[in-house]
Amino acid sequence: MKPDLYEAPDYYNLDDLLTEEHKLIRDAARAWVKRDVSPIIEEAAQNAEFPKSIIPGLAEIGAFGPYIPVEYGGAGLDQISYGLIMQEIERGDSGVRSTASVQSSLVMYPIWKYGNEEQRKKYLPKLATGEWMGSFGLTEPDHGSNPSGMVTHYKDMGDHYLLNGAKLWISNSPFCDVAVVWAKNEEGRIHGLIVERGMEGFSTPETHNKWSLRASATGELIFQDVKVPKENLLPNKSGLGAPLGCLDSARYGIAWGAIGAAMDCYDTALRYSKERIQFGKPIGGFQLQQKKLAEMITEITKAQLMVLRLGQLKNEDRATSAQISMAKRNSVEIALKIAREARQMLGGMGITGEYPIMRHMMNLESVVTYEGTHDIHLLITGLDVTGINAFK
Ligand code: TGC
Ligand code: FAD
Repeated sequence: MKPDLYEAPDYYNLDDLLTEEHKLIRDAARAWVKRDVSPIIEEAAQNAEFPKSIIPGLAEIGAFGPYIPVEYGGAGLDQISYGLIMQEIERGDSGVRSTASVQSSLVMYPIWKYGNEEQRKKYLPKLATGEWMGSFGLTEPDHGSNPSGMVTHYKDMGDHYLLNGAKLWISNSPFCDVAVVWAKNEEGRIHGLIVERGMEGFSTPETHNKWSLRASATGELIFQDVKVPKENLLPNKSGLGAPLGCLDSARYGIAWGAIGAAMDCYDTALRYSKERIQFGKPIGGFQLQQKKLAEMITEITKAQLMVLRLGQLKNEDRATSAQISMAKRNSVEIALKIAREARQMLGGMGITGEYPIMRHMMNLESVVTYEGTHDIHLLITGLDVTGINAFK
């Protein structure tokens, strides 16, 4: 892969709206991605390997639990800082951002919000440093967009719970130390359980042959009569709203993250357009290429404004789930379109690993599907504005 010459686009001077702390945090994440992610990520993706060597670096830049209080090992930052970190990481690779999203919003968040003090103290500090890595099991082979139909269940055996079922498409599963698993009790109510590697009957086979998110490990969580200690049940929230609450936080991070991927594609295409000569002049001098670049920077700027406002609302605890859905959907949509246009601008070079665009484009095909598909988020907006449920 070519040297990383990334320069972040900021067409509307949004830096002026950030605090000094925001900029310090963002710049530290940006420098880390340039130094530690860019040089290795293409090879990791080509080899379909999650680069475990980056785990300590992710912890150092505050990517594991950015908004979790310092007393539990988190960085204690605000929601805009969280978003900026996700933007920078996904500028490097969506798979690396996936690992951070799962660890922070899908594992640390439920333990912090729905767990008791013993659970917080036992798990959060080790998750914040990356000593333990987590995964989140909601999706099942027959229940993706409709998680309320899940069949994974547990029985109360007196001194422990007996867990049976299977989860599919689980990020980080092949190497996770702990898994936050959503399962139904005997009354059919959904609860969160913390399952630990080593518990008998718990296995995590890897899913191979992905063309997308190749630098992220994806797999299954299989439970065959797993004895889960009673103290591993998350006591403070149950029902589908519990996992969906975690998704709100992760989807918010993706809304920022996907813009990072778009910014990288735009920056790469802009530089290439000034260097590549055809018909005696840089291709950036042709109107058709300028149209592509002008539309890319317009969409990036609109999306940046949207997530910044969403971050302000999150900081004030006023962001609704529907607002988060709209931003996740919009950011991923513009990022995918920009990746496809940018790839064309590089001609044949665009399909190679010399440039990051094709990797971003393939990654974004997962991002547009996970954490709620593009259709599901559109239906969430539809329901919000009409009051009429079109899911069922
Ligand atoms: P519905 O009846 O609408 O709601 C059930 C209960 O949940 C509440 N609720 C929410 N709570 C918090 N946040 C949200 N976003 C919420 N949305 C709904 C709701 O108020 C209700 O509460 P209560 O107290 O009345 O019971 O549920 P439904 O069965 O009709 O489903 C609605 C739907 C389709 C929107 C939802 O199920 C959905 O979002 N489906 C998509 C599934 C999804 O996003 N899966 C993601 C799996 S995890 C993942 O992909 C990780 S990728 C990680 C990475 O690598 O980055
Ligand atoms: P389905 O729900 O079967 O949907 C198929 C198609 O039907 C989609 O186009 C969908 O939009 C459409 N559709 C479904 N319902 C409706 C409807 N009511 N109206 C209109 N159209 C509809 N899950 C986890 O729990 N944890 C993870 O860590 C995790 N990581 C993932 C990593 C990757 C790489 C991928 C690809 C997925 C991951 N997922 C994870 C799963 C992800 O959340 C699901 O794939 C997603 O929610 C969609 O579910 P599905 O694949 O079963 O598709």
